[in-house]
Amino acid sequence: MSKPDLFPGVNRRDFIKTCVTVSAMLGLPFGMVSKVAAAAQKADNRPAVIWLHFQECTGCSESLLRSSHPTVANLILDMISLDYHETLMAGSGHQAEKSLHDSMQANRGKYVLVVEGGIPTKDNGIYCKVGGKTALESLRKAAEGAAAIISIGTCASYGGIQSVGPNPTGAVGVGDIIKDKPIINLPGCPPSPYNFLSTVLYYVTFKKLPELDKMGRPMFAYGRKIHEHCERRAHFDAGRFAKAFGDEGHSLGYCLYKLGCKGPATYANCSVLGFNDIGVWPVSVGHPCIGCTEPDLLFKTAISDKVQIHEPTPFDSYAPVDLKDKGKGPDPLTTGVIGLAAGAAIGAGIMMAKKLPDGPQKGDDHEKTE
Ligand code: FSX
Ligand code: SF4
Ligand code: F3S
Repeated sequence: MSKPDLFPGVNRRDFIKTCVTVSAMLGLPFGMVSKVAAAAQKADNRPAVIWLHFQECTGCSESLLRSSHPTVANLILDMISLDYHETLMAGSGHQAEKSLHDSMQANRGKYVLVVEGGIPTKDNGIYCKVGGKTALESLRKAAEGAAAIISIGTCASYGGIQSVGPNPTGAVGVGDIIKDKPIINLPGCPPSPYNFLSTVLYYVTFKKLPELDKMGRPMFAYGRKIHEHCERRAHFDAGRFAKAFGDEGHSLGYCLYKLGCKGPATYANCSVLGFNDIGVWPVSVGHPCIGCTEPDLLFKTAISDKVQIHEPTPFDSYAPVDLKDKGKGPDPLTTGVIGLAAGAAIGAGIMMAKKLPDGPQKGDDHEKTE
């Protein structure tokens, strides 16, 4: 007789696979997979979660719940006690308000507050009201009794699209208002559901938040630039670029830097994880990254603008960006010259190898929190 599923709609195989994926994302040793799996299954381990929506498009909730494979959504919904979520809950009106109030009272000091959306601050926050209260009031009230806050999406993390100049409602992120609670930012418009799942699993396993960078983002997910693991990176290094949407380079899958790809300045794990359980992500389907995890890039820089590359990797070794002889082998006449240069190049290579970056670099302004 086969064993029953651990969670409704999630078979054992998928559950273990997800725990292995998440443990690997978190950088945990393989032996920790069983600890993560055990913590996920402990019924009395389920943190109460209150989820508030403010200025946003609900894309964060949608990306979490509409995954083509149900494991992520099922696991999240089974591992937490989702006491209040305006999009998902059956109740409405006073009934909904009461469940919010009751959960905040019953779990005071213990619940996790998830915030989706920016918070308008102009004119006392009148531009976003739910249940007769401004977002500002609801956030302050809910934050008071929270053990920790997860700002899901770029809107809740940094203000997002509604904070773009002239920012008519004075929209900001949670961290601009709440200063006395641990806050973890999971930017992305929308963010990867795996980053939320991994954060929750880390929290239920270790009873603390993961290590964060200076922007309040977990290092396990935002510790590297997407450019470092991009499938088009070989084209970047070889100087092969798409120069217009639909041109030959674009059709051949060349690097999108010249179309404004913000990958060299964007910290996220899309190039490793992909989305929708089928591994696609913006760059893989031919669209430049718009830097949706970066407060200074998303909607604040034109899609076609090129980001500055401060620290080319490997140093000073880019091929010319308009490489004429792409795909051809070396010219026999120049082979001898190359041979002579090879010795010097190997020496220089050793020097460069010593300087090759390994993770966030000094000057990237992406150091960990103390
Ligand atoms: Fe939308 Fe979320 Fe973007 Fe914002 O995601 S996908 S506008 S980050 O708050 O709902
Ligand atoms: Fe990939 Fe963009 Fe970097 Fe090119 S610039 S390698 S498309 S992340
Ligand atoms: Fe966002 Fe860029 Fe990833 S636009 S989804 S950070 S590829």
